[in-house]
Amino acid sequence: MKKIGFTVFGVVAALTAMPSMANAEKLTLYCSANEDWCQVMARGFEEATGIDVAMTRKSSGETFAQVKAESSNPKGDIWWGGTGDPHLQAAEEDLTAPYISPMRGKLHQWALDQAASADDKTIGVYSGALGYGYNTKLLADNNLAAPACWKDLLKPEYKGHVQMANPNSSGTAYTTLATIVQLFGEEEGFTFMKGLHKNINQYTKSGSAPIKAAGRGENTIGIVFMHDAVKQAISGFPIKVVAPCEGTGFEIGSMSIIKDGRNPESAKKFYDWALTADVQSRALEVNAFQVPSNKSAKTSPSAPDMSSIKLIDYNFKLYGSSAERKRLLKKWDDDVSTLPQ
Ligand code: S7P
Repeated sequence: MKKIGFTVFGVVAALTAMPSMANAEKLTLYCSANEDWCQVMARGFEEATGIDVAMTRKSSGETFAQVKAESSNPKGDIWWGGTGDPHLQAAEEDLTAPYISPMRGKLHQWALDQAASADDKTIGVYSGALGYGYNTKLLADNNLAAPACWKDLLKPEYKGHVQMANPNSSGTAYTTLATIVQLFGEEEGFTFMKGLHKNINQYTKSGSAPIKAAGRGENTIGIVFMHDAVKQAISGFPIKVVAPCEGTGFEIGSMSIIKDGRNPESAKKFYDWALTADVQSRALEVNAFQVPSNKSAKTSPSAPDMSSIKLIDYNFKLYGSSAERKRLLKKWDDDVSTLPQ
């Protein structure tokens, strides 16, 4: 009798506990920045709020594809980080939801402009300029001159020494493609991409992989965001960072709430939290040197000085539009990636 009594008590206790466990707040975070920064964001939000975070790190283009593929049954709640173009495409394709955060007054105008161009379905969280970096030791070992411009990367002596990501999976590489087209015009831009293709040793999945490989001495020149090259240099690797002489494009790294996600309230809490100065300042813990969107967040003296870089007037509206992004990627797939090297 006693045993049955305890068993019944145990079952009743478990059933009473179940609803509260089911109601525990959760958040599924899709993160497209570097893994270490994604971990800081996921664990930091858990500590700050007690909300459990399931985080997946994928590159920007890959995350866009996942959000789109899951749109009839969304599994993610919020997408934080990664280049702005695919966030804009997600907004246009109605995959993300509008939100007006009370934190808006604390942000730079460029972050708000990003929101305005997407009917408030995305917002800027950081910004950074595109460029490249090279391993000074490998360059010297191979008797190669130091490159300073985009067009230097076409020189035949760099054959097999240049690495970039695939623009389908990587926001960095899509920014590269869109930058080159905006700098040189479509025809000359694609001629450039075909010439570059001859020197590429590998198209990686992730945008920052080429400069990590250069840091390890496995690749000479990596086309990446300049802040990702600075991160390698600060970590002690022989990497020199280049702002290309012709000028360059830049990103507005963004954040979007996924439409019809399962935990919309947790998503809004994360959104507001991620726009605070304290949280954005934590980027420096992992040597993430992007320019934060909160005006009071800390920046590092090691961060690339955006005001000294010749930046193009990057057309986010056009290059973040669904039709243009699809068109450019298809053209790159058909006309560039299939060419022999
Ligand atoms: O966190 C570094 C960073 O370069 O990564 C993001 C990038 O889009 C993610 O990698 P993919 O190029 O593979 O998409 C940038 O937003 C960010 O600045």
